[in-house]
Amino acid sequence: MEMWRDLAPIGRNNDTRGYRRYAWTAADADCRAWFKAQAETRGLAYEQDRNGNQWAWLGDPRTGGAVVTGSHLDSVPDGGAFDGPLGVVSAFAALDELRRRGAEFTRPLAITNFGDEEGARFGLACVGSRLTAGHLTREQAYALTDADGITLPRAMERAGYDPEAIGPDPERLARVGAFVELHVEQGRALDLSGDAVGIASAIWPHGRWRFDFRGEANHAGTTRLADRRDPMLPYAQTVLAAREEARLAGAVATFGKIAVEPNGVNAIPSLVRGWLDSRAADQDALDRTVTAIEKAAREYAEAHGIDVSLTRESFTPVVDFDHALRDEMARILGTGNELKVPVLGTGAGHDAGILASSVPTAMLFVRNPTGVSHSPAESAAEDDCLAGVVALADVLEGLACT
Ligand code: HGY
Ligand code: MN
Ligand code: MN
Repeated sequence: MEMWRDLAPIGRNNDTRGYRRYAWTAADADCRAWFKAQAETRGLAYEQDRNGNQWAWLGDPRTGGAVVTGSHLDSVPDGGAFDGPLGVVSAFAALDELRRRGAEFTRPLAITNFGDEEGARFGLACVGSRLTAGHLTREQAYALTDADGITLPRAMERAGYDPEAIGPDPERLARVGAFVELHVEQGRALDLSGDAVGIASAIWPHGRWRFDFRGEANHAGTTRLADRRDPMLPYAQTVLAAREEARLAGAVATFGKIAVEPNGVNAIPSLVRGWLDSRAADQDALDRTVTAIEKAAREYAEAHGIDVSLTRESFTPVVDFDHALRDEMARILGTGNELKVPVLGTGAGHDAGILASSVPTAMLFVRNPTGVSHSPAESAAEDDCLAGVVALADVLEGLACT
């Protein structure tokens, strides 16, 4: 509770009570300072990797086979308190619990905070873990730009980091034997099953596509309807088509962000930019959905004399978590072999999903009583959070201690 007391005020907007912890901003720096303090008060060896991800070590990493646990501290705009931070706070609390138990570590342990998981500022999810896992090249990272035109390397520099250092870190990942991320569930499966803790089976394939509808700026009051080339119209029709195509494919599709130029009440826009987030349980359904939405957008744009272009800004293929690690966790948490702890898929992306291509990876979910996430209303009961800490401690003990 002390950790939450110190972390909770950082980056919280007093009006919305939502969090605005964006990569390489002052709020992010304060979260990082909090992480460093938690590591140092526990006598852990603190370091940052070349991509700015934070690591707190118990034992010598060069031994290899480290058991690593952690999550992220950054947020979506006006995000909730638990998405990300619950995994980091629980990691430190699980270590405290293992020390209380007198656990003997036979492998190094590390606690991590992966930077820029939400991609709220630069548009790409999981930048810190993608860079370290080699899924994002320096060139691609250097091309990331925020809404004010500040590039990622510039933002890193202003935050005191050397952007020249960024890049893949295979040596570091070679020392990791297993990565376990605890995360608040973003959905209601555990609430419906009546369980405090669950194990992840898979992450749905998901991505972000930017639609640019270009029309002709003009006067809202004096331009006849017949003379307009208004990009807002095909945009609006595409949003409705996205919902219908997702419904038909059993997928999800969201237009949650829009940018309009010149964005004046009395001006017909010249440009309407809409960002689509779409996800589905399998790649086929996702492909069908996005292809159908793109087709609809082109037809609507054509009908209004509008140019439309589509850019895929972020994509993560399906992640099927390591079966051996998943089953080992289920054995540790359950009694005997039956799965006492439910195993569930998720449509939410995570750093664990990125690292799964490099190291054996697993996730633990903690019940979210309403399922609401990416909102100030996100919640988790204290008892469930404590159950998550005990479950994580049990898993870490089973994986890293005698
Ligand atoms: O968008 C996601 O699924 C994650 O919260 N970054
Ligand atoms: Mn999130
Ligand atoms: Mn998250």
